[in-house]
Amino acid sequence: MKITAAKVFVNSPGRNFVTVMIETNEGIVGFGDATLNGRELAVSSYLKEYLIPCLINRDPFDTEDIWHYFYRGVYWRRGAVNMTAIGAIDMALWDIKGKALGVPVYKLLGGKSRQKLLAYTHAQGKNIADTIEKVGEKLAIGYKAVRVQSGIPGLEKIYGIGNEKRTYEPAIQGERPQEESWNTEKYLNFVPSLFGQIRQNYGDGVHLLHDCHHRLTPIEAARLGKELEPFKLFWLEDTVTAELQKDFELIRKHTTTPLAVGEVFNTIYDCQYLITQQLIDYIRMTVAHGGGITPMMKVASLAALYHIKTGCHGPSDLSPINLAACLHFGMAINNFGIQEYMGYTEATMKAFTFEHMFSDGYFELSDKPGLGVGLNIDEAEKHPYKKAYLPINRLEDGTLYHW
Ligand code: EZ4
Ligand code: CO
Repeated sequence: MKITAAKVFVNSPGRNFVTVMIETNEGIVGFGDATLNGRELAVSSYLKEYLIPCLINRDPFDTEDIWHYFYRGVYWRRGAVNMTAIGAIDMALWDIKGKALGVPVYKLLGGKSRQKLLAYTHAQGKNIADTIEKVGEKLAIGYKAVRVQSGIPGLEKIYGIGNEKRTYEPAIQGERPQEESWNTEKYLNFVPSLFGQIRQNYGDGVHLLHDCHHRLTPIEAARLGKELEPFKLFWLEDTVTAELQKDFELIRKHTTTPLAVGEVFNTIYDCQYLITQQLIDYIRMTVAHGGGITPMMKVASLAALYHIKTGCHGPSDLSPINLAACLHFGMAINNFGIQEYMGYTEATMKAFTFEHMFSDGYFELSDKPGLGVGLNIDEAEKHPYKKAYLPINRLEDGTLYHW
């Protein structure tokens, strides 16, 4: 079998997505998600100009060599643009392998390690009362795990809280990023009472998660983790930016709240220290940004040695193709933890063919060959790309801060 062509689609059905379609001489095609929120055209251009020409005439079954050709073979390593492009190709090749052999991808990775995959969704509200209501709505439709974010008194626009009822969308169309403002004291003084009230309303039988979105210092994270202990979170996510990984040693010394990190990581080296020092409980790398299924299997194996589970990033700003890849990966490994799932807009659901086997808080996978997902090209092409940026965040005095 030989790769004959590969195309890149950049469309905006509901939001911007980048999709790779790899074609073969046997008529089998594979799909990969190359979306990098706010930097879509950089990945698309990297794929079209540099990676795709090197794929032609390669055997799509050689996923290990092709991955190393693009990772090791290129002097410039790592980085989100590079790894997202490699990840999309790797995903599409696994899709082709599954289709060629007539089996779902998870059967090629290790088979069924469980019957169904636990998912968590997002609930967000303007204030505590609104957030309590939103959590209730998610529980009512069967979710067993909910990530809770709430508006904070005195802060106007913050991460995780949209204005409307529709799916939260952080990227905003325009020629420059919009700006938000932040105050850590207001946040830290508010969050424990939020979780106190959520537990009071819904009891201990539901998994609660929270995302700090990289905004704390280590000692602030330690304080929050400690104060949240009575409310028994499933995880506390992205407390600090993770460039300085020793930060987690300080946080870990102070709290038993489980820690999750890694949605912005793109190689095993980004989490090697955190994993081998047992400083986290969940690794949040996702297939698209983590360089594909091939390297993610290695991340999962390393994590398994240290009692760390997976919790793949699965926002609505990655396409259903990435979600499918995460589910096949999660199905096949022993140390699957949980899968993030925010749902998609109607336009996104129309542009991608995806068997939504979601019920009662869990995903199941069909026995469809490959990843079981694809791009409906005619439908996707109706929605041209529109430039959008993630916001910029500043402290109230104007100091540039982490978003
Ligand atoms: O801000 O995917 O856990 N989820 C998150 C996401 C990220 C977006 C960035 O594109 O932190 O909402
Ligand atoms: Co996050």
